[in-house]
Amino acid sequence: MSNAEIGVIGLAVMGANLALNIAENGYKVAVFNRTYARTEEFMKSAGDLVDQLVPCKTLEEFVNAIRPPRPVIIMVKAGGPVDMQMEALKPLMSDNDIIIDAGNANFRDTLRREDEMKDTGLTFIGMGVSGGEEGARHGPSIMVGGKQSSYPRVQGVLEAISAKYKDTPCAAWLGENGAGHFVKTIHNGIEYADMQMIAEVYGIMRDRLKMEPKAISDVFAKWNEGPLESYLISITAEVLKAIDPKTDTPMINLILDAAGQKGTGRWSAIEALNMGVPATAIEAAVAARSLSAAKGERLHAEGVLGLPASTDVADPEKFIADLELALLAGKIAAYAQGFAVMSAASKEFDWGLPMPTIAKIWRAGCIIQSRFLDEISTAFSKDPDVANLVITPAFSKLLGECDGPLRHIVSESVLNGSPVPALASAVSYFDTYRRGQGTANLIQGQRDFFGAHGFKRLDEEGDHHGPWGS
Ligand code: NBP
Repeated sequence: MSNAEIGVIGLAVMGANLALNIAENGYKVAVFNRTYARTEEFMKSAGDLVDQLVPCKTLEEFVNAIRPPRPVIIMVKAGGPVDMQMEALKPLMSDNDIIIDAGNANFRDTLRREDEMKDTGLTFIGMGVSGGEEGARHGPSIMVGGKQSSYPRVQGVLEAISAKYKDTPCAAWLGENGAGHFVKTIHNGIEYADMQMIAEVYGIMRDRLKMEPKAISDVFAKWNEGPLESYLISITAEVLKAIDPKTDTPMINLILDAAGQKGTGRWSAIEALNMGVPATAIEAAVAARSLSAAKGERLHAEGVLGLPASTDVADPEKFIADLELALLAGKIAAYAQGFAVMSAASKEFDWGLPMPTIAKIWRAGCIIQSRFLDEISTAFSKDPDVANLVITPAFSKLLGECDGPLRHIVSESVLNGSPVPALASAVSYFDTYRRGQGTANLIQGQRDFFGAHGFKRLDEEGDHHGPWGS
């Protein structure tokens, strides 16, 4: 019987929690998972919401359970599984039905998928969802891409299930075709940079200041009451104070220092390079995760090369105060770069990405939610076409306040061998970006010398060559 208002395919962590969230908001939801045992487990865990859910054994049953025009959210493993699921769905669906891919798709796959759906009579939406398990269940940040005319058909349910920032839903249509998945990718790229810088600061407190996890946790908890207030800082404090019940020692000391990655950070860096926009903090974070994974090689290198000598910090209290501001400065670089990449992509793909809206829907629900994003949304609202976040009045002033501490921490870290690849990239980014007279005149001279590429002169129009070898 066609009485469900929406369907969800894929009942792993994200799909299951999203289906429960939709059900809790009063919608009847048809659910399907490739392996039916998972659907049965899901139904057992649904509690009071079970009457709002229609479990389906086959895709035919699933499609028939939804009232046309059917919105169907696919929340399965990104990549091939999404294509397989879409191919299986297409012949069963009718004109005007909507397929929503809500996984972490590469936006280039979304462009292709929308193109493939063009003549089917169906509508395709590529939707980024952030917030992990907790967000999916109680309110994620939702970034929608696709035909603008298709958004009103799903806007009600998406706004209902999304996170709210002071009553404003963190869900929005951001642009045509791949816009939603692109913005989600850059969200994750910024998340990589944010997490890496936090880890660098943790490393300095652990190795240079010889602080115990609980003491470091206390510092992060305190920072969470200031300008760094954010979900990532708050969970960092939680992770650092957790005790392993088996050994009664800090959990953090028992976790292998090798980070995983699923691809969105790398895609952000690749797309930034493709568009010629520097995203050095994101690149540094991706590289740091790759180096972290080479644990055996690093241990061997430490045996061969040893560690640089390190001195004691004269004034630990002042040093920790500077760490807070250095982290804030690093964050400015990461967000400025992420927004600059989105701005370039917006022009290249003709999306018209609304920067203030993006900052607004990241203020709650998602992993990078923070007080900082409210300030970014205000800065972009005042000046939506600004070339770079760092030259807005609010952020140039803020950078002025934390630029010195960033330099202090990075230079001290370099002198004492503490790895700070992302924070150091931020200093270099600011210094290169703010310098009107750079050094590329020499690069142009070299290029002309070996490849006759020519150069522009400051004092004459046209292309010129140098007097090399004369
Ligand atoms: P996973 O990414 O772990 O995928 C598991 C789901 O995909 C199961 O339902 C599985 O069905 C289904 N599946 C697979 Br695998 N191959 C399939 C195929 N060929 N046809 C149909 N279904 C198939 O699930 P997840 O962690 O819930 O993530 C879902 C999406 O959301 C991903 O794109 C992920 O990147 C994204 N995301 C995840 C998070 C997070 O915190 N986990 C956050 C934000 C976004 P089965 O039960 O039959 O194996």
